Amino acid sequence: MRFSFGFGILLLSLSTGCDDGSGPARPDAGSDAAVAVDAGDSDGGSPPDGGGACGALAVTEVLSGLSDPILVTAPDGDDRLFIVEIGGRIQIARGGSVTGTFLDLSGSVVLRGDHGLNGLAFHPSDGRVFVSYATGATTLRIASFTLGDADTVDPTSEQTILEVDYPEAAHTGGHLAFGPDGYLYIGIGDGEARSGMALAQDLTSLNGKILRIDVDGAAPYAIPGDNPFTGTATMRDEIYAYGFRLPYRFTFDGTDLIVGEVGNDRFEEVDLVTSGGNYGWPVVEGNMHCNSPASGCDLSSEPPIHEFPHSGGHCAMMGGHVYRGSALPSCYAGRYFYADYCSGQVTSFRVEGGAAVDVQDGPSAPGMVVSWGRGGDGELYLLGMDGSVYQLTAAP
Ligand SMILES: [Ca+2]
Repeated sequence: MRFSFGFGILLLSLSTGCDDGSGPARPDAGSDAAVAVDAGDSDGGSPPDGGGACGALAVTEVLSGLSDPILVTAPDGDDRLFIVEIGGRIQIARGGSVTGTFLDLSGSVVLRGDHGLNGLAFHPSDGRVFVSYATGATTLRIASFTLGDADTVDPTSEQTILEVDYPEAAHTGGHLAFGPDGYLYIGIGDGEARSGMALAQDLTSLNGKILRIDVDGAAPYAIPGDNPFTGTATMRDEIYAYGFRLPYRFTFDGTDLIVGEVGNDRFEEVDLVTSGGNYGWPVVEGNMHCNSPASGCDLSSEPPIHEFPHSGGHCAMMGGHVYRGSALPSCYAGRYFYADYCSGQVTSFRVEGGAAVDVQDGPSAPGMVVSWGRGGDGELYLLGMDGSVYQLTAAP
């Protein structure tokens, strides 16, 4: 079964990619359960680099009742959470309550499959707000807005930065983040629900790529001079790295660009992405398992630093962040956290020397997990299919 996000327009019905066919149960509405599992207990490994002092983590509900939330983020140091709902609203929460609507694009967003309001990033210095959203059945727009006041966007200030077309409204992506170099990085899925297409390997297409643009150098954007495929008429200058199916969420930790890549039938992966790299899709899936062709494929692309198979109810990589907050025990600092979409299982590892080391399972969310997010204080959040926001906390 091919995996695709099955966000419904009114109901979050899942087109599950879980191999057992039964699918996970939806969490009970209003659940406030905090589910704690000892770090590392599922594989018998030692606790994360704290010599046993790390302690267990929990997934604790901090907000509920949101409408299909798919992203949480905030500028560094900001005490608000900005919660993106796929239907087009960005809500602001403070102190455990939604306090207002930052931006409402619900009259403009086209919802289809995993295509909707998908990305949000804050310019590192000039106050502009960048979003990605579907403007048509198979078109994603990256746009900027300016603020009206501190808690609202001026809806009349929209400037289109870039529009990307997809073969189908599937594997859309649209995640946005500014890198430490000040450039805007954009994750674009391959847009291909059908098999046999290879846009992710086609450097004339923006599909299946991580893009990198300079939104300060020109309007609507300039190409950074050191982008890897500039200077040739047949390759798109915006491309930073390629060979992705759905680079659904990515994050920076220092200069490390860590991408959670949603796989197809068999494997999910995390990639440590560098300029010009080819991450293999659709030739390979996961850690160099041939996909197309099914055997004897080209293995020259970059392998992921981590993979997990579709077994035990696991189905899709929800990439998170490296923990740099202060609320968790200090031995969790520097660990990259991700979750599985179907099972809600949280897993973490450290990135050392270009490799994932000390992989440890943590707690599970009480239901399906549709995304991670990071607050302005560095604390990490998960978004549940049930419309709740969960925080990664120390176990009570
Ligand atoms: Ca890959």
